[in-house]
Amino acid sequence: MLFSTALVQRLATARHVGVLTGAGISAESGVPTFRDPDGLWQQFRPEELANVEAFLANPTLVQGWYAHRRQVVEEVAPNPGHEALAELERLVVARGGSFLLATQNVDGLHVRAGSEHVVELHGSLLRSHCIACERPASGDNTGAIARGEPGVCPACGGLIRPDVVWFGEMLPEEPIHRAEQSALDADVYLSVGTSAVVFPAAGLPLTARAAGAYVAEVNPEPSAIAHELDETVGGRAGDVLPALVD
Ligand code: BV8
Repeated sequence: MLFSTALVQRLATARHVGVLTGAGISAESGVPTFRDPDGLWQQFRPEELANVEAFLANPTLVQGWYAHRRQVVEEVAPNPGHEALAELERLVVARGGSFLLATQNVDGLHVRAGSEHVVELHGSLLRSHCIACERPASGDNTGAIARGEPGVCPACGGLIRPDVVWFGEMLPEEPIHRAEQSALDADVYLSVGTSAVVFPAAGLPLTARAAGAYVAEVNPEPSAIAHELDETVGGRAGDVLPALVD
């Protein structure tokens, strides 16, 4: 039995189920994680890419990096882990419960898998906007970026940036507020595929536990918070999550 009877029983009657996901749930789709041995931060230093200063210092490098990641994401598909969480949402909602999936991922794969109650804590790779006037980027700008050229805003000439949250930037207000409320309300909280080292997202499972939720983690390796949770299931999301909804 992958998951404990305690978790399965609580899931069957939970009024609210909350989930936090990280890059690990997209790994089986072929999207590199950040901190695994073959992860993105092994090839690039986050300080050089995932912050405003790095972007302003070298917009072509950073825009090209995101254009590359966008291309990877457009070529992959959701995996059974994403699909299992979409099915879990349907099962919980169908029996009158509520459900919220808070993802740190910027790849849009949960929505493509059919999840509806999703908040993107770190934004989306698939959207861009002007860093000056904040108009959404469209048309040849994204074409220019895909070619690794500096995308500039046709309205004001400002630089185009991806709609992701960089280090040192505040998370979008509504997503993090909804995610924190979900953690406070949860009877069961699942933390899936995250190393749990980036805050405030990594604090959500602990908030849920402190508020009385039964908290389980799914990860082949114990995360930084595994020792503080009720249950850790050592496995890949795509392998183990379908057992929750079969
Ligand atoms: C904030 C960009 C308020 C988007 C990312 C000093 C100054 C400023 C802030 C800080 C500071 N010191 C600390 C902070 C806070 C900082 C932070 O937490 N830093 C950490 C590193 C110490 N946080 C922030 O800056 C946040 N904003 O706090 O604002 C503020 C403002 C000003 C001043 C103070 C505070 C912003 C956080 C967002 C940063 N953006 N990336 C992008 O390019 O994608 S971070 C990056 O890490 C990604 O966004 C990612 O979502 C996030 C978390 O990583 P994971 O998803 O967990 O991925 P990881 O590779 O780490 O782990 C994968 C896991 O999956 C592993 O455990 C692996 O075992 C597992 N796995 C692998 N395969 C599978 C699997 N699991 C299941 N199945 C599998 N098959």
